[in-house]
Amino acid sequence: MELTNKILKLKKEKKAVILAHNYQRPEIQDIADYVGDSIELSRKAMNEKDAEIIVFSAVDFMAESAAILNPEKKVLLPTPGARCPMAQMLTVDEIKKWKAVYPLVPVVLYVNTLASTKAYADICCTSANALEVIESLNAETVLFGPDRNLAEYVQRKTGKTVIPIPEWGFCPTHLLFQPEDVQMLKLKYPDAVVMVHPECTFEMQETADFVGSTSQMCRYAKESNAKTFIVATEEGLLHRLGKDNPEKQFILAYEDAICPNMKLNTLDRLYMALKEEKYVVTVPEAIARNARKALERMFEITK
Ligand code: CIZ
Ligand code: SF4
Repeated sequence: MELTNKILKLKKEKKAVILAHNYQRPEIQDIADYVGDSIELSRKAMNEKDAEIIVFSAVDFMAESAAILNPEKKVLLPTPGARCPMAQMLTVDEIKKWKAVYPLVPVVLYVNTLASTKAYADICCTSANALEVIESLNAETVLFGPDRNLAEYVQRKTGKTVIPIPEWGFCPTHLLFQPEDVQMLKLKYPDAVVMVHPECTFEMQETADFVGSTSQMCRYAKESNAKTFIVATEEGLLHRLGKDNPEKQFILAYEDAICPNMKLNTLDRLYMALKEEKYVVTVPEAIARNARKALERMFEITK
């Protein structure tokens, strides 16, 4: 039997749901029950009442969030080594250090963080709702980690003081994009609309017609009358953009913008994960309790 059919059969038998992030390989996106960004997938996970197993084809922090929000379900990450390097950049000690300097300032953590650090957050946010989350807070200054580019983007847009913790956090994949590449592509495709992720540098964001998260890019591309788009985010999104908009053309702003961790998940590993029910992601309840509060607070303000 073909691998795809084996996966679908097992999925049914085990009452599993497959969630795939927008940055997953095309063949994984095609087999998934849902494809989306981290918040869309977390919501799906919470609404899948009948599912007993959630296979989260993404990286560690996303599966951890699903485990925090669904303590009664078995959450599987197909590749244990699929870890987001940016999430590793913020430690509990670093948060404590900043909290000691700014004891009354709220801590807003990007979902791209480890559960152990989320336990110290007042609220979480994603790139899709960061502005909404910061604006909802009754505070003019916030501590924000770990992505510095996103912190600066939020500061520019809200006018609040957003202190990045650590001072240098970044996504190695989004840092690959350079304005020169966009300028070259614009010569070839002068009518193209430029969409840039806020994890990219400020200089890259300046080249954009639209700055937004992957889910926002999907919406923007669908609603736009433009026919050609230059896209600055991880290349996996182009599969989804192309599928949703077959009449439009999407060009990656830098062709090697690949997140190696996201790409560690393969169909074979997805199959093995379902077959052997591995690798189970769990978060100790003492950590999960506080982290859940920070995530739920985010859900409350982004209906
Ligand atoms: O929040 C997510 O899913 C990430 C990491 C990217 C995006 O913009 O959707
Ligand atoms: Fe982490 Fe960047 Fe990869 Fe997303 S694309 S998982 S932020 S390294």
